[in-house]
Amino acid sequence: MSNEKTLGRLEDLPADYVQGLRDRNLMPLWPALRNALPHERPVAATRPTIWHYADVRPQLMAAGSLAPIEKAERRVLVLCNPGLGIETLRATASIYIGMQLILPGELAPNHRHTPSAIRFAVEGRGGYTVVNGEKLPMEKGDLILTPALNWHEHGHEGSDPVIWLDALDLPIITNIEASYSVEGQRHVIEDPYNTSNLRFARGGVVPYEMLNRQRAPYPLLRFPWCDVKATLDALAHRLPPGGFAHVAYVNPETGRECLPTLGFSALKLPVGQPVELLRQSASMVLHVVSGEGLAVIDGHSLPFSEADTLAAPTHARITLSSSGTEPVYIFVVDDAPLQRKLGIHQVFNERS
Ligand code: 1HN
Repeated sequence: MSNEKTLGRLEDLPADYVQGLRDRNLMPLWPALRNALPHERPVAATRPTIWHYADVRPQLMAAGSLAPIEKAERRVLVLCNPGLGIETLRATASIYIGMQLILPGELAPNHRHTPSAIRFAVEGRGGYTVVNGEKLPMEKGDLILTPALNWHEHGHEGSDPVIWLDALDLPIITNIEASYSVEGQRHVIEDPYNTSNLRFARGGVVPYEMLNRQRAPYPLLRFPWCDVKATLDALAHRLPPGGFAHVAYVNPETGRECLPTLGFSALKLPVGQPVELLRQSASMVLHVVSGEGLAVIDGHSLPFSEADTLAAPTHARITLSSSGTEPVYIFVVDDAPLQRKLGIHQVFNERS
């Protein structure tokens, strides 16, 4: 038997009473309660959506001539979920995603802000980000962190356009009215050699002086794709039947997620074998690093190929399969770290 009961509606109340409440900045809860707290699972406005790179890239290249970097600061097209209203600049309720273009010789100036961000390199060679004086190269598939309030600027020393994916927790920070930025002077590059990666190049073996130093909140800022891919390939060799390789990007000093609100992971889909992700409460964005296939998100079939990006709402059912002869590699952004901090992250073990 359903325990659904009908709650009183606003229209059931005398109009002069409702107006009297409004005049005093008051509202009755009961007509709004079911909207605020749906039964059993959230009602998500976020729609399963795909942005094809073949559609995004020409528009971004057009922006290359329409929007000089001096005027744009960041030349970005934002991936907007139609279910959330495209002007709200959200891929899911909590995740901002943009595609950024930088042309040879350009500099996207130094700034810092309260939202946390990452870059995931999609195309082109010679791009780099400087974070707090450390120069971080961006080759295809590399993940770069620019944590909240850390100075960062981007440059390009190569000869072809460089494009990357930006992910930020901007919707969360905007919603708590905490979003702002500060402009800075051009960086003096103190560390041209990406030393943080040398420190953590081998698991469990670090420069000795690390023992005498205070823990940095963000000890590792760059995660090269070659390391991630090698780990996925190694894991894929020793899987139980029906399994798939899935790795998390973590802070190497804590073993936990590397940013406070957003989580990052990568997975490899075996050829010719559909994979059902465990249903979980976090919303997520999937970016196809290579390969082609089909995503089914809450019943929506979304065929994908290299560099496409997909959004899935909270609690979504997601099935992924490769359709070509090559395995599929996917980079995932989710808001599980925020949900864990709030004590609401859930993984549902049922397979449908
Ligand atoms: C930002 O700082 C960057 O630094 C890119 O490249 C996109 C979107 C909203 C707010 C800040 C960047 C951004 C952003």
